[in-house]
Amino acid sequence: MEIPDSSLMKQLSRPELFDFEGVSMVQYFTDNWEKVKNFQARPDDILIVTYPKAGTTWISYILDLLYFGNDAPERQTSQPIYMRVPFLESCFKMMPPGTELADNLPTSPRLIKTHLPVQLVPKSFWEQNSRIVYVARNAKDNAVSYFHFDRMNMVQPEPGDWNTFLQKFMEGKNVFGPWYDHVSGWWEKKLTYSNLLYMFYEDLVEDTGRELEHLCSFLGLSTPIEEREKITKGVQFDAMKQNKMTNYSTVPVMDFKISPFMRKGKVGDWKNHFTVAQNEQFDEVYKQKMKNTTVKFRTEI
Ligand code: PPS
Repeated sequence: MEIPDSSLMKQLSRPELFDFEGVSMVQYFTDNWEKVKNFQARPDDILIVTYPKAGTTWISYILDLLYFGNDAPERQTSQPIYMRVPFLESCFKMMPPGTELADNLPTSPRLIKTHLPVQLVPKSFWEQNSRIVYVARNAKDNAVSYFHFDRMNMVQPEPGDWNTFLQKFMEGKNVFGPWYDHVSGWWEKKLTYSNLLYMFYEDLVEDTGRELEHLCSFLGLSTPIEEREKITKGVQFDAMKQNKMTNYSTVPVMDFKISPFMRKGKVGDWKNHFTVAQNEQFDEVYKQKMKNTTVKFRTEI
């Protein structure tokens, strides 16, 4: 599979946000909606779900290594992670839409990524009882990471300054809608859909090896401990930042001079961004928006 055509990428422009079935979206994730909605999942598919900037690339790479790390070494050196793990709803001019990439995946299982809130996931995933791995990240660090991503990614809406962005984040005016609804909607889904593993970015940072063990037991994989240790080492932030196949340096719409994709990879970086007043306001809004859910996050470890 070819990596994206950079001349076409330059023609892409910052999109406007609009309401799509009650969720803020941009055209790049709705233009192919009929095909997304009717996507045919398979029972052995693994759907990776996150709110943007919660650790999608990290968990994608972990899963890719767990399943295919040994079988196909060239996969690791020649195919960027976003080609190995198609982004289901994506529809950018410079590469085939996510549905087509997923349909053409030769692997079993297929690893497929989405940022969709639970109510918009194609129904075939539920019908096929596909396994789902959800990763959630605390709202404060998630917001900071999203702000820097919108600054450097020319196919995301213009974020404005930090305070402007933060106000929009609290209102849910981001691509893929409110963080609050996303994390709590998927958390509630766990109660009725058992093939869903709900993971936390903070846990992955705290002890990647332990989380890998949980993941293997959810997936029914008996990956030997030596192999798990090797993977744990290979997926650490510095290793992934150096790795051209996982650091998104092959995507020309991202301007790394503004901010790199692999930016900090920390829990608690929000403290370098939030003022005392912003933090108080955020906590107040958070209490209100999260009052009906039991999901709990750590903003420091
Ligand atoms: S995207 O664009 O939605 O797919 O982005 P996503 O991959 O979900 O999130 C990017 C953030 O995850 C951090 N990241 C990691 N942190 C720790 N360890 C590892 N290995 C790792 N890989 C990715 C990445 O640095 C982004 O977070 P910030 O806080 O911006 O650094």
